[in-house]
Amino acid sequence: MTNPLYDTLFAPHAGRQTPFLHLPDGEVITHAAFLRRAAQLAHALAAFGVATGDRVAVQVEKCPDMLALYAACAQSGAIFLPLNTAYTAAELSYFVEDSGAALLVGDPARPDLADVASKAGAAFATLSGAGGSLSDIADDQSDSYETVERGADDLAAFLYTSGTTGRSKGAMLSQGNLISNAQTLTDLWRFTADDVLLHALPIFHTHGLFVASNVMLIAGGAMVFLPKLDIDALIDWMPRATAMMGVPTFYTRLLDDDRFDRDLTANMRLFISGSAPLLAETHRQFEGRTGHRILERYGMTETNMSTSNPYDGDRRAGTVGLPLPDVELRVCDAQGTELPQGETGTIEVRGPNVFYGYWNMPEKTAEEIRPDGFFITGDLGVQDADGYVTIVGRGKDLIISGGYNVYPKEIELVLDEQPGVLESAVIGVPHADLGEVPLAVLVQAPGDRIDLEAVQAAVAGALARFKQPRHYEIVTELPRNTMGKVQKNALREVFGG
Ligand code: MLC
Ligand code: AMP
Repeated sequence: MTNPLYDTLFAPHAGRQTPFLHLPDGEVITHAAFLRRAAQLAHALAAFGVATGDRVAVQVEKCPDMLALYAACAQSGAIFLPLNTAYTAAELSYFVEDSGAALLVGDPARPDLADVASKAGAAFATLSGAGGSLSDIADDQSDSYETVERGADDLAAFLYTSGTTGRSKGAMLSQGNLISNAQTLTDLWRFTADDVLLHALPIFHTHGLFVASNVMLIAGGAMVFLPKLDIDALIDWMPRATAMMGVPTFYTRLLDDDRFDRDLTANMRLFISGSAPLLAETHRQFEGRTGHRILERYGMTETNMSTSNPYDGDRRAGTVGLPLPDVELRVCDAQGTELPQGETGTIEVRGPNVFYGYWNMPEKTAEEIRPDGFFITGDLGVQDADGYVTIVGRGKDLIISGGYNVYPKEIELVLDEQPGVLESAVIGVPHADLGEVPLAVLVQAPGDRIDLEAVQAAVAGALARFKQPRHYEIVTELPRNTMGKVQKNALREVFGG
């Protein structure tokens, strides 16, 4: 094997005239056509000067070419670095600079990105169906490309994940990380070439890219490739599909639609949920409506998937199931000492799924991966006598909104800079559709005045929409404990978190 990732996920499909991507307009891209496009894009990357081991930062709307670019990076030995399309130019600059990306690929609709690239010393290309510089160059290239030799320990992708300090970290994922997890999940969830997966997730995160796409590539099946969550489209395609993966919002929105019922799901064999807690009530309601028991699993950017409810056997509502067959999981105290079964503590995991470390942050890596190889997830959990894991909270100050992670610190740093704001604290408050949304509590500086509209405008310029507080409260002081630490629990009690 010369390049394990390419050889496992992509190469087996060469010449297969079977459907790989069903697009909303009815167009079908076969496995063979997809691979030919990936090869053309690999040539185009080389034309932009991308070499083996270079990072290719990509911020484009979900489209087949974006997925083919992932394959092109795998084939040419470049490191794929997908970025949320909601990121502002300010956020993007950090990722491109920090990663030392050789190339930033953006949407032609975002002219500000060329500037981001040039400031970071990266080349810039656009990608789109037509008129994108990278896609145009690819159109004229050969559709075969000699796969670059790589090993399982070589890096395949960087995914940036924000943290408690407000500074995002580039999680380095090796070829081996991705392959092992995709193989384990394909087997566990029984995906085969007969499956048709409803794919409405973004492909710049673990869930839509590594869980959904990698699994379907290993299985050799097809995906209904929707640009974003669109309930009408899901309902339309469902009778022709066999499986779906989504964040809990997918399930609550489906349940809100009267057309979604047992008949509509008759051809479906599996619904999988993850990235945020699925309410046990949603699980029960879903079963009542359709007869299907949602299979909930748990993972992270740094670990891919770590646990899953069983395919056969009891899918327990409110739990994230059992550790995957090749993943060790323990529940520990702060020192990393394993707690007796049934006690709540921090979840730590070890296995071939655990990432390589944070790019250029060896001290952060050492803080989060113990010398014995266990990764400290920051999630609080408990394991029952049968091995089922329940996530009971988060040790980390994290808000999950519609499946996106939002770290309060990042927002607080922006808020604290605003005129009239002495200090701030951001908490998550419940939201029926997105699970949680951020609420900002601002302390007005004595003798000063906070102009909320100006604050919101400044936040909008600095942070992606999904990180922007949906609510603001102005107070005279923040509750603190005797050590001077802000008591977010007290704020949650007052403001409904
Ligand atoms: C969109 N908006 C959000 C949002 N998504 N706000 C907060 N949180 C979100 N997640 C905002 C938009 O900016 C817009 O604001 C308004 O909501 C409507 O936008 P939209 O584009 O119409 O939203 P919609 O398509 O309905 O998106 C909601 C969603 C989407 C939940 C379907 O966010 C989504 O697909 N989330 C999945 C995220 C995901 O893949 N997570 C996996 C991470 S990996 P305005 O102001 O214009 O109205 C991971 C590991 C693991 O966690 O275990 O899987
Ligand atoms: P991310 O860093 O975006 O990959 O988000 C990972 C975080 O999402 C985890 O650390 C958990 O806090 C949360 N998460 C993922 N899956 C689940 C789940 N099934 N239930 C509860 N939380 C989850």
